[in-house]
Amino acid sequence: MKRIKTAIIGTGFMGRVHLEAVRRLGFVDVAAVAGTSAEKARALADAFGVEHATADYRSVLRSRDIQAVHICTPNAQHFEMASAALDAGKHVLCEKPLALTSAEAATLVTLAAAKGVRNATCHNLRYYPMVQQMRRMREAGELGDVLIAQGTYSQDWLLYDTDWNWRVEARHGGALRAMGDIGSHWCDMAEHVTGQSITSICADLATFHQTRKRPARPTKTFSGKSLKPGDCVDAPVDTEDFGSVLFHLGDRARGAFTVSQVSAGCKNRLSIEIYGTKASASWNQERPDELWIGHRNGGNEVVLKDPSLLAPAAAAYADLPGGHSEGYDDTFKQLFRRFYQSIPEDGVAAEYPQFAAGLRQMRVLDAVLASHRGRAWVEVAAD
Ligand code: SOE
Repeated sequence: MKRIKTAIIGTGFMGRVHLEAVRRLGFVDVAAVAGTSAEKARALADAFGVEHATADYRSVLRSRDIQAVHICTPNAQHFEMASAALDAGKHVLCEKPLALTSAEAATLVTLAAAKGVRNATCHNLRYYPMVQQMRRMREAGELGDVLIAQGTYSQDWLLYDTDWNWRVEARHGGALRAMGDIGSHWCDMAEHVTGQSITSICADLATFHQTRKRPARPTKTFSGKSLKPGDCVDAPVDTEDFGSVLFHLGDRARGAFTVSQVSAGCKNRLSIEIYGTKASASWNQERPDELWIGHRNGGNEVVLKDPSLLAPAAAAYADLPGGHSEGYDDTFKQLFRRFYQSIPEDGVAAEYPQFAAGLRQMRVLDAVLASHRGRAWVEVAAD
């Protein structure tokens, strides 16, 4: 395969995760890193031997050698950067949530189609091998008809009022923080695994810390745990710490999930349970190689990731044999491999979440916010 040159825009937690995952593909070179400052860009570039570093992401878009870009910046910058990258004819992979509003996301979907370039929203959590196994079991009818989907995406990195991150401020991350940041992952996975759409929602959000201690200097995602009180100032909070959602799924199924970034001991716990008319399945991101299978008339099972035991379409997402764990960073590799392999294959259907999938989750988030504000059930707008 002809080598592809790409660039990473964003030097925080996600910028580094994306850069490392791209480096593992074997046919893609990271030619440049762009950040909010030349120093931050150069620091990440030097850590991985990347030649170019810049504080001007548009200079990357002007480079004819660079065919694609990853947008790993705060959510409020996604629309401007993705639009500029598409206008420059780049293939674009953007972190979720795709934009701040459905209107912005819809514009990106239309522009990407008009430009005829590959586009992806980074709903990478689909690509744990055992999540794919759950999906393939449902597709094969092994769970029967889906009756219930339930679970949570819970973390604890924003538990204390001294924990701070750009996501806390709506002006940087959007009106929905926990729901936009990790709730979008849960909903994308629920729809991906069940093959059905969330059709209506009843949501209740809570902001437990009405003010937080904002650091005098920027902090990276998850790094706030090391700050001291003297480093901070009191700042008002306009986004939620927690949310709970009831939903209808497809024509018959029902569901419920919570999202939290203040649940002590939950480090990155996306848990999803699917209950069908024949059997059920349950998966937890903190034990990613295991899949629990529930039976009414037989012993329940815990299947440990072993490609030789998985459905072939699920085994395609496992690069290592049984007993060799594949985790969070591997999911980025699996998504990026399919994204970059699709670039030279004009007309081949994308095997990954495109901007349309990002728009889909923005529509779900719109309904969450409207339901919470109106304290009523809200229909999710159709695609
Ligand atoms: C922080 O909540 C975060 O890094 C999210 O932004 C990611 O999308 C998620 O995969 C892990 O947690």
